[in-house]
Amino acid sequence: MLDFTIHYSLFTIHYSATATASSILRLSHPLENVVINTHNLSTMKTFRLFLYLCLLMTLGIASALDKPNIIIFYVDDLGWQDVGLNDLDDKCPYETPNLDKLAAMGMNFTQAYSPAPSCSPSRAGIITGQHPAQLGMTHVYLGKVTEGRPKDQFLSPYLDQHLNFDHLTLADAMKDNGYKTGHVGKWHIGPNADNYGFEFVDHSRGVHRGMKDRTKDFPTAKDKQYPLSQEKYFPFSDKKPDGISYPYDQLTESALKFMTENKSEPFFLNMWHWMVHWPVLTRNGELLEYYCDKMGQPFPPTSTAGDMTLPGQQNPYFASMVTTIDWSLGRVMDYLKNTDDPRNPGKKLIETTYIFFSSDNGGAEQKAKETISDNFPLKYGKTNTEEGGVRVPMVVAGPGVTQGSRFDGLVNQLDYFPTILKVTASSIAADQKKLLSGADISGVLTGTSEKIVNTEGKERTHLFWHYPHGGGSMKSAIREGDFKLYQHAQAGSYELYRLSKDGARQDIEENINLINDPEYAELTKGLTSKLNADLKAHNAQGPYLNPTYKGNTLQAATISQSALSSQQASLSIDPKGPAIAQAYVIYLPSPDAPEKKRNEDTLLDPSAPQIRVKYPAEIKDKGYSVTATIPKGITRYRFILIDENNFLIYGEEQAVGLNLK
Ligand SMILES: [Ca+2]
Ligand SMILES: [Ca+2]
Ligand SMILES: [Ca+2]
Repeated sequence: MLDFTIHYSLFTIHYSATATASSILRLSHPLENVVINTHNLSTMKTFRLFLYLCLLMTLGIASALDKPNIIIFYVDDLGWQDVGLNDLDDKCPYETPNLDKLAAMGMNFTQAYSPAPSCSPSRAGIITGQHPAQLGMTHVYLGKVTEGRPKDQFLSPYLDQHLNFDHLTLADAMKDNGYKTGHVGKWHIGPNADNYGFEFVDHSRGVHRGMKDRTKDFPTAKDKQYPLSQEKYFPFSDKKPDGISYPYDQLTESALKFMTENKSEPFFLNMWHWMVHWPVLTRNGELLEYYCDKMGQPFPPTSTAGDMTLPGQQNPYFASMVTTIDWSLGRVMDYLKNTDDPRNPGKKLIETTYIFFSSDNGGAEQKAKETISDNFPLKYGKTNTEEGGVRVPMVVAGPGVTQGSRFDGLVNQLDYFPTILKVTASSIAADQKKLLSGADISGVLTGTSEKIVNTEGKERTHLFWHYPHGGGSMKSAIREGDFKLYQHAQAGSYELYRLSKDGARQDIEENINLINDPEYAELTKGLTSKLNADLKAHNAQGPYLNPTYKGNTLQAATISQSALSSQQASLSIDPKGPAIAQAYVIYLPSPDAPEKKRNEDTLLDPSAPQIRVKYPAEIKDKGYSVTATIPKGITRYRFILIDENNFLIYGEEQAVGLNLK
C-alpha cells in the first residue's frame, strides 16, 4: 500500500496505490475543487502522471490560479444578535439579506470572537495577527495617562498612542507577496493607514458623518454631498415595492474604486465601516420610515414623538444603520458578481475573492438615555469580556469554502492573518510567523478539517481575552469547551459559567456562577492555569495597583528626586520602599506644537522618536534609580514605572531646559 499527500501552494496531490488493485491520483485546488481525478488509468500510468505533476508543481507552473483577492469587511459594534444568522430568543428585527446571501455562499461561524471587547485592540489584532495583550494595546484610550483617584484600587496599563510601526502588518505581508493593498473607513490604531503598509487609503466616514438634526435633512437625488441613488435596493415593501434609494456613501464608493483600479493584480481590501457605532443616525429617510413602520414608531421619531428608550431592539435609527451596512456589503458582492476577473479569464471576481465578514466587538446597548440595541441573551456588551462584548457575527466566503456551511467551534479574528497567508500562498519571515497568535482555519473553511489546529500542529482548544480596563470590569477571560472563566488577578476574584452542555444551550446568559461548586474545582484550576500561562506567554500588562488608593495595605515605590543633564534623564527611588521592576519613558509633544485632535491624516516618520509611545528606560542600583536618554528635539517627557508590589507610578511631566523638581 502506497499513500502520499503532497501540498504545493494551494494544490494538493493525493496518490494511493495498493499492490493488488488500482491506484488513484487526485490533484485538487480550492479554486477548482478537484482538478484531476484518475480512476481509469493503470497503476503505472497513474504513477507516471503523479511524478509528472510533482515536477510541474516544483516548477511552479501550476500556480496560475494563485493569489485570490482578499476583502475584510469589518463592522463597528455590530452585536451577535444584531443579524439574523444566529438569532436566539427575540427575533432580530434588523434585516440583512446580503449577509444571508454571503452565508449561503460560504461558512457561518456560530462561535466567533473578536480579539477584544473594544475597537483599537481588535483592529490592531487583526492587522498584526498578534493578540492585543502581546501588542500592549488592550483598549481605546491610546496615549492617555490616567492617574488613579483615592477610590480606585486598580489602574489600567498605559497604552501607546499608536500601534508600533515596527510590526509587520497584514498589508505589509500582502504587499510583499504581490498584492495591491487598500484601506477604506475607520482605522483607530494610529495615524493614517499609509503608515502601516496600505497603498490606497481613504478614512472617510462616508454616509455616517454626524448630522445636525437626525430627524430631518434627508438628502434628495440632487443633494451635493449625499445624492440619492438612481438604483433602488432592499427593502421592498408594500409602500415601496420597487425598493428604496440610498444616499451616496463615499466609503463604499472608495472600496469599489480601489477594486476597479487594481483588479488586474491580486488585491487586499480592508473595508472597515464606521457604522453601526454611535452617533445613532441615518441619512436614509426612506429606510428610517420603513423601520418606523415596522417598529410602530412615528416617522420621523423625535424627542416628543416616538420613543428611543424602549428596551430590546426597537430603535429604528439603529436598524437603519444595520441595513445600510448590509446594503454596502451587497454593493461589494454585486460588483464582484458582475465583474470579470482579468487574471482568470472566464471567471468573475466573486469566484476568486475571499470575503471575511465580522465586527470589531459586541454590540453597544445604551448611549445616555437612548437604547441602541440589545445583545440578549448574551451578557453585557462592548467593553466587557462577557459574551455580549466579544461574541460577534462572522461569515467567510471564497474559493473552496463549503457553501452554506456552518462551523460551531471557537474561532477568533486573530485567525485571519495565518488563514489569509495560507489561502493566498503567501509567506512571511519565520520570526514574524512565530509572533502570530491565531491559527490557520483554511482546513475548516474547505471542509478538509473539523478541528482548528495551532502552529504546533495540536488542536486549539481555547481562546483568551485580556481587558485590564473599565474599573470593576477589569478582567481576563478564557473560553474552553462549554465553559468560560473570568479572572480579576489583582482582586483575586473568579467567575465560572457553563455556556453549553452536550452541544445544547445551558447558561449562555452567564447567570449561574459555578466558581464555588466543588464539582468544578479541578476544571477551574485547569482553566486558571491555562489562562495565566497564556497571559504570561503574551506578556500581558496590568491591571496594576493604584499608589493613591486610600485603602492600600502594601507600600508603593516613591520618587525622591528627578534630574536631567546632557539629555540623560534620571529618577531616584526612595530606598525605604519597594524597588522598580519595569521602567519606561514617554516623550510628550512640545507645548508650541499642539497635537491635532484626530491624527488619522498624518504620515509620521517611523525613524523619529514617537510621541506618547513607551520606550524602555534603564533600571539601575537594584531598582532604586532609573535613567533614559532623551533624544534631541524632545522638549517634554515622563517616566512610567511598575514597582515590585505591582503599583503603577507615573513620574511628573518634565520639561527639558527647565528646573526639575
Ligand atoms: Ca435574538
Ligand atoms: Ca467597536
Ligand atoms: Ca442586554
